Amino acid sequence: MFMRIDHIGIACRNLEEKIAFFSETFELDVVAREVNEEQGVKEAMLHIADGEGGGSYIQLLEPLSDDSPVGKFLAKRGEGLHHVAFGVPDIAMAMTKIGEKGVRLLDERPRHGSMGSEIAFLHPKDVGGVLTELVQAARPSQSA
Ligand code: V0V
Ligand code: CO
Repeated sequence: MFMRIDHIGIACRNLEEKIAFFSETFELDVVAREVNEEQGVKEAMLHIADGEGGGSYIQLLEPLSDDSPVGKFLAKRGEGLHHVAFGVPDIAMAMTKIGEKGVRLLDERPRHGSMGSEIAFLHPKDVGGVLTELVQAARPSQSA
């Protein structure tokens, strides 16, 4: 079902500061930046590698408000690893199959994600304490 790790999401208080740190320290290129109102984040994608069905990235996340998912996470746990995202070939099918196994889906339908992807989240309490995201990357023709 999972083709690769699409990204790991890191919660931070100051996006620009963390972009500078990660890109300089690990020599990574920032390939996308986006404000996602629905998810309550301002985010940046740092490219690591290309893989089956899409790339692998570090996603840096700054909350748009204190009562957003990342805002609450920062208040409770501070900066750090927020979620792990896996690439899937067909997100609707993955959601159905995973939901049938009793894992709570936080989204009833796929949402808009970074770089034209479709995303959906699984409840961390059902996935070993890890907030887990499914990602169906945009097809190359759609992301241009
Ligand atoms: C909360 N919990 C976590 C967690 N956030 N555990 C692991 N990792 C996290 N990131 C734990 C929390 O400690 C509680 O456990 C329990 O889950 C319920 O949390 P809560 O604080 O009571 O509830 P909320 O209201 O903070 O909601 C948590 C969830 C929420 C996970 C339901 O954050 C959510 O719906 N997240 C999905 C959307 C999201 O995260 N979007 C931002 C990334 P205890 O204390 O009761 O034991 S956007 C993104 O990745 C994009 C756009 C992309 O393109 O990739
Ligand atoms: Co993400």
